[in-house]
Amino acid sequence: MTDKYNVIFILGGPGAGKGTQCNKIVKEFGFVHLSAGDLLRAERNEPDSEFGEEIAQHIKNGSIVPVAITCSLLKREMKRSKENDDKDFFLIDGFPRNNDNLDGWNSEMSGLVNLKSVLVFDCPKKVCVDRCLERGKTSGRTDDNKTSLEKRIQTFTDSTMPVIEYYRRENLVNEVSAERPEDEVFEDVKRIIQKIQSENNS
Ligand code: UP5
Ligand code: MG
Repeated sequence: MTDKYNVIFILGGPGAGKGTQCNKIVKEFGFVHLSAGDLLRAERNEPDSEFGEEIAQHIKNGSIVPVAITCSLLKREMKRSKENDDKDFFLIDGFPRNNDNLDGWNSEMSGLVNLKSVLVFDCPKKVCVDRCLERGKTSGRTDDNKTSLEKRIQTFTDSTMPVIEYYRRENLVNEVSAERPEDEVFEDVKRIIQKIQSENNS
């Protein structure tokens, strides 16, 4: 037995379906879903936040918020879930996105966490962009527009792909083709999570 937090990182391009699939995983398996983007958007909207403006600029530009901010939000939520709800299995969605995130996370959290897997949603760029533009008609997200999306895609290619390659070398990556209908994608996701769970219990 261990007191550490169990973590699966969920990565993939903008609109690849990270949030959608996390919601399905939560329903089926009861893990805690922590979207780094959602936490940053909530922090940005706090009237008293000292980081609000900085976060807003990064989100609009598709660039990446300094790790100290993101990591402290994630850590706070993990601690809260563990203390209040006795939950210790987390899906961390959309993080780590670059080497700064990776280094910051490793120095702050690696001793507290069992990283079980890095689940990567592989989706063609055009599909990603089209999904976000469609969502942008109603989402109100400041980055669901053509200009921000070009930057988000570029950041994913330049900064996040190397993180995925790093974890691939560590043999932690499980990749799923995410261009298919949601339920088909989830069938593969389910198999992967079941395998992780069975390894966890053995
Ligand atoms: N959809 C989903 N799956 C589908 C399917 N199989 N078939 C057809 N449609 C599908 O889905 C996107 C849209 O596609 C939805 O309309 C959905 O219905 C449909 P969603 O599940 O929301 O995709 P997701 O991958 O979660 O897309 P998201 O836009 O959230 O991805 P991003 O990675 O771009 O956004 P995130 O919120 O993680 O980050 C936003 C910004 O915050 C970043 O650009 C960055 O500036 C900042 N950030 C940091 O700086 N650091 C962090 O650690 C995290 C974020
Ligand atoms: Mg998302």
